[in-house]
Amino acid sequence: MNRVHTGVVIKSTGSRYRVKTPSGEILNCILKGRFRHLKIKTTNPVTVGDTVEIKKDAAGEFLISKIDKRHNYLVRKSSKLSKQYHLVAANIDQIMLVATLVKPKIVLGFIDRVMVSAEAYAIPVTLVINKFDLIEEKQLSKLANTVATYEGAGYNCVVTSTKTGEGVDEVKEMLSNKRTVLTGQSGVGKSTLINTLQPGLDIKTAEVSISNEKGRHTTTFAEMHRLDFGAEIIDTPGIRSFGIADFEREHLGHYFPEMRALMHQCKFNNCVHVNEPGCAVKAAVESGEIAATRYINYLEMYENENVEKEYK
Ligand SMILES: Nc1nc2c(ncn2[C@@H]2O[C@H](COP(=O)(O)OP(=O)(O)O)[C@@H](O)[C@H]2O)c(=O)[nH]1
Ligand SMILES: [Mg+2]
Ligand SMILES: [Zn+2]
Repeated sequence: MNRVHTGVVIKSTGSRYRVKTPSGEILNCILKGRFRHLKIKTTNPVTVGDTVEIKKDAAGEFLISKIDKRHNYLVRKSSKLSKQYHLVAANIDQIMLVATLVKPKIVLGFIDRVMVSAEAYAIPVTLVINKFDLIEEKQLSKLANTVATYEGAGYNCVVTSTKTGEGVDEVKEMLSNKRTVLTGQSGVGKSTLINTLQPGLDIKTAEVSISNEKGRHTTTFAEMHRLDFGAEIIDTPGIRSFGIADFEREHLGHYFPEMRALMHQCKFNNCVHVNEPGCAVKAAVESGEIAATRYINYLEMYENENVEKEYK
C-alpha cells in the first residue's frame, strides 16, 4: 500500500534527504520533479526544517512528493556572483548567535549582519555572550556596553560561561521546545555549550573551508539535532553569514529594529539616514539612543550594498 508519510527534513546532502517522521522513524528520501515555492531562485529545493510529504515509489524508494509552505527561511548567496540562493534552513523559531568579547574578540560587523538577515525574515535572535569567566574587571564595562547596545536595539542577551555554568540554565530554557539555528564565529564555544546541555551529542559546528577554485561556496549542509529536553538545534557548519534575497539597500533601515522604530519621525519619508536633514535616526545616534557601532555598521552595509560577508 502506498502510505503517505509526513516528516521534517533533518539533513540534506544534495540529492538525498533524511526525513524524520512524527514517530521518530528516519527515512532516506529522494526528490524528483520540480518544486518551486519561492519567487527567488534557489539551488536547493528542499532544506533542513522543511515539512514534507513522502510516498514510496514502485522501486521502493521514498520520494518527497510535497513540500509544505514555509513560514520563514534563511538564505545565503550560492556564489559571489550568481543571483541564486542556497536555502540554509526553514521554519525556524529563532537564531542563537554566540559571541565572546575575548578569545576570540567580538566582531560587531558580523553580529549586526546576522541580525539584519534574520530581521529581514522575521526570525528572532538571541545574543549569547560566552566565556564570561575570561572577562577581567576592566572589561566589565565593555560587556555592559555590548549588552546595552543589543538590548537597546531590542535583542535578548544572555551572558554565559561553560566553565562556571553562568547563564547555562537560561540558554537551556530559551532553547526548550523551539527550533533554533546555532551560529557564531569559530571558537566562541558553540559546541561546548551544546555539549554542556547534552553531553555526548557530538555536533560539528566546525568551520569548513568554503571556496573551491571557481570561487564558489562549497555547499556545506545544515543538520538538525534533537536534544533530550525538547530542543531542536540546527547546526550550520561552515555557514556563518546569511543573506537577503533581492536585497535593496533602501530597505536596510527596516532591518535595524531601533531605526525602524524612529524612521517615521524622519523629515523625509524616503530617508535612508545617511545625509538627509531632519533625520531622526541620526539624531538618535548623536544623543546616544542608538549605538554608534550599530549605525556605523548600517552605513557600511548600505555603502557596500551587501549584508553577506565572510568573517574569519
Ligand atoms: N574559558 C572558557 N573557555 C570556553 C568556554 N566555552 C568554550 N570554551 C573553550 O573555547 C574553545 C572553543 O570552543 P568550541 O565549543 O569548540 O567553539 P565553537 O567553534 O564555537 O564550537 C574550546 O577550547 C572550549 O573549551 C567558556 O565559557 N570559557
Ligand atoms: Mg564547534
Ligand atoms: Zn532618517
